[in-house]
Amino acid sequence: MTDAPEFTDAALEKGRVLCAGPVSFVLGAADLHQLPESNRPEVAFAGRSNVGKSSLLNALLNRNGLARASAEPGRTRELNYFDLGEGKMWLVDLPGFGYAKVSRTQVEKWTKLTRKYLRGRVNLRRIFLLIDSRRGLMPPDLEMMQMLDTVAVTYQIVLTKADKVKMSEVEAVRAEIQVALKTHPAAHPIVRMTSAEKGMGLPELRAEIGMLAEV
Ligand SMILES: Nc1nc2c(ncn2[C@@H]2O[C@H](COP(=O)(O)OP(=O)(O)O)[C@@H](O)[C@H]2O)c(=O)[nH]1
Ligand SMILES: [Mg+2]
Repeated sequence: MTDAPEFTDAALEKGRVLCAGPVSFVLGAADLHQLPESNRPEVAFAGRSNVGKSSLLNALLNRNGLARASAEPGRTRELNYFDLGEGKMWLVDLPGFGYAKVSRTQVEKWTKLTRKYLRGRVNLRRIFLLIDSRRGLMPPDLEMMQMLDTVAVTYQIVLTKADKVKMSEVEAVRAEIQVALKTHPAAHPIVRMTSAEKGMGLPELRAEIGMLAEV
């Protein structure tokens, strides 16, 4: 069914332990000057507003309300920093993009901030780019991918809300994306499928994070 290599039990366990351990919200930064020092491995989560980013973060870390599941899409305009494992890793919730009601000025502000962020973090290991299983890649996702290719920051596609569609449909979306990724130099070749609701794919995503936490 899947061409993704299996994780070893040790890798799954490492990810589980890391994500079940201490995690704390550090700050929400609207400006890059506010960011903590890039002194440890860092991973960031990006995606269109309403893609299920807050839900996935809460599910991954097993803590409700850690990343506020915002009722108002497009509200979060900050880079939210979490300290994972008391100094082991920075986990970043990037502001959502592609929200229809946002003005052009705000889009430009977001683009500038994001590009600067991506260029400025020396220990940024990977961006998890969340894509709704029901929709696949949309124009704003492709724009984000292009930006990531340009700045050469590795990104991995994570399908969200996989419980909302038939497994055969999720597999089809995934296969289609994996083909599209071949022309994106900074893309990680493996697409992960998740459901925050059902817990699907979470152990594997935790294992990815655990591997990236290694210095
Ligand atoms: N069925 C289902 N719904 C989800 C899942 N993840 C998120 N949602 C719903 O999708 C909506 C947006 O989720 P949220 O996490 O706030 O998205 P964000 O804007 O990307 O942070 C909410 O109504 C969630 O309940 C999932 O795995 N399965
Ligand atoms: Mg959110």
